Amino acid sequence: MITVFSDAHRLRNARTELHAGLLVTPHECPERASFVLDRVRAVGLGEVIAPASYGLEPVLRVHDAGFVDFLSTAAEEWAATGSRGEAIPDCWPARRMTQRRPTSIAGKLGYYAMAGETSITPGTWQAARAAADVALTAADRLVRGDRAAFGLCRPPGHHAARDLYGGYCFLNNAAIAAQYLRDHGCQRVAVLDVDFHHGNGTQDIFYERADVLFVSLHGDPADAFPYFSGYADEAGTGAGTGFTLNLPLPRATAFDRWSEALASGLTRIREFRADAIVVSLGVDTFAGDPISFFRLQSADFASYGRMIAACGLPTMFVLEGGYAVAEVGVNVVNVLTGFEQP
Ligand code: SP5
Ligand code: ZN
Repeated sequence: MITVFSDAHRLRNARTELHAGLLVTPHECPERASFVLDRVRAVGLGEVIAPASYGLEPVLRVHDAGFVDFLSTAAEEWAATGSRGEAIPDCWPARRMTQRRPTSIAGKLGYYAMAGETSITPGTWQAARAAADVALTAADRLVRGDRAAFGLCRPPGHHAARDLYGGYCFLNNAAIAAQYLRDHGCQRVAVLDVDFHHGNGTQDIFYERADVLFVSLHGDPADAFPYFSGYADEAGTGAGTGFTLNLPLPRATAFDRWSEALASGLTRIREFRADAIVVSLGVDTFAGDPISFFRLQSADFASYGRMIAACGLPTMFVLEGGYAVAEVGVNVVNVLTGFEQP
């Protein structure tokens, strides 16, 4: 399968992540993409191509215009206030507070952030746009008849909601791609989110819709980020009722139990009669991941790639999380080679 990759991911190179009460070097770092690209080349997965430019129109099909405007100017506005560090929110519209959008940049950060660990930096917006173009270029390969494509997206996207950033995410690459597939001939699209964390952003974007099925396997939100989304009883609303399937799993879940949950998610995707699958491919389910608590081994990633392939549907993969940096390339590419050799 082809891989879509842009060097512009390097423009997302924050110095700080709020972690364990400290500002540390971010887990979501440029080396992640380098290791994945190196492995794609080492195994000869297929051609590596640069993304085309799609502009903001397909982004605005899933994101709020005020939010997109905020992301595009936040780093500059922050610098203009004389702040010496990276842009981090410190006040949120919590229970019983107003939901009005403030005018100051410090207020807007809290208004649009779903989490506080993720700094906004100069270059973040350009990298996020390039990642969306990577996902859109991969989607276009399916539109043109390819069976599979890999969008090597960075920064990741699945925590970004219609008007929220955070969890290392700014624009929701998987949701932008799924909407693009809907707008270019697919009647029903399934988003399968195998990242360790719940894809709250993707869920939010499609929660009221019956044309995009969202299926997610993740750490139980009672015990894992993003804490406030991903319970099993979140199943969609209105016309979307029954078109969100959350499969939360406990600490120390290994491949036996994880793969059973995947099998039930894939059964739902078959029953939905999806025309295409967008896989939010995070490999932070790996036993060695520093911020997560599942126990998948590297060989398990190839096994579940084969399980996804058995659906027999056009499938695109977009990179999400995975922070065991030295192993991230092997684990991601194991899914892709498993998919290609059922
Ligand atoms: C795309 C993606 O994978 N985003 C993940 C964002 C996670 N951000 C905060 C995680 C907080 C984890 N605390 C872990 C404590 C480990 N001892
Ligand atoms: Zn994750």
